[in-house]
Amino acid sequence: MIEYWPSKRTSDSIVRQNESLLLPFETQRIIEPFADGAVLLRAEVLDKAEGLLEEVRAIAHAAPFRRMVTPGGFTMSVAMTNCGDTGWITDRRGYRYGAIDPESGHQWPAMPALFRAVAVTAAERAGYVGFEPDACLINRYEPGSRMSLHQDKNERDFAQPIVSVSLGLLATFQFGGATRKDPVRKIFLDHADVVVWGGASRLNHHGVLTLKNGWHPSTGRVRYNLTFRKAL
Ligand code: MD3
Ligand code: FE
Repeated sequence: MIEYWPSKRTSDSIVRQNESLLLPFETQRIIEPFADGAVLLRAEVLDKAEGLLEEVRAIAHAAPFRRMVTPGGFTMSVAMTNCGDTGWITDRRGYRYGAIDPESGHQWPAMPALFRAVAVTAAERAGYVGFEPDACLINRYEPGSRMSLHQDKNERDFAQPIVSVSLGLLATFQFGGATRKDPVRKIFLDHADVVVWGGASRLNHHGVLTLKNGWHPSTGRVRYNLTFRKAL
């Protein structure tokens, strides 16, 4: 059966500063500071989602989505591409950033102005002024795709936040702690939600549970995540 699951917004930490009875709940731009340094901006890019998806299509035309191989030899279930001055890649030789798309031998597509503006504005709204992303990893999840618990440690300066934009199908995000054994919280990430991860949460473990089947009016059977970083 194909359907679209709306997100569950049951967090106690919701700051209801934008709450309005005139708007459906999933369109309300609610700010949730849910961990030290981490801020969830619900429905932040609702009016920009179609423009962002247009840019994703253009980037994927120049640098197609591909399933990369981990150093351990596993093919990831998430398909990826990049835009910006540098891109995140993995192969048998390791995880790293590089200016060149290994599939084409050319530079990654430039970061669209809309991408940069969305990332910088979200970072500012979360309290991180002066964020200058040089990399945007674009993850494409289809039903069955998942990302196991990990830390983002390939960037040079952990004082820089990471901004993540969710588009399309709902995902269950896992947010853990400093060690792999720390308890994990589930966060439902819906279309147009943005999360800014910085400060004390920057090196927390995190992952995405297996995407369920579904259909989203803007993306079809897909979830995209744009992950903006200052890698260099
Ligand atoms: C929490 N992607 O590409 S971005 C990744 O939905 C990745 O595709 C996820 O994790 C996705 O590495 C989520 C959210 C994210 C990024 C960095 C973090 C969450 C984080 C750093 C610290 C804590
Ligand atoms: Fe990550």
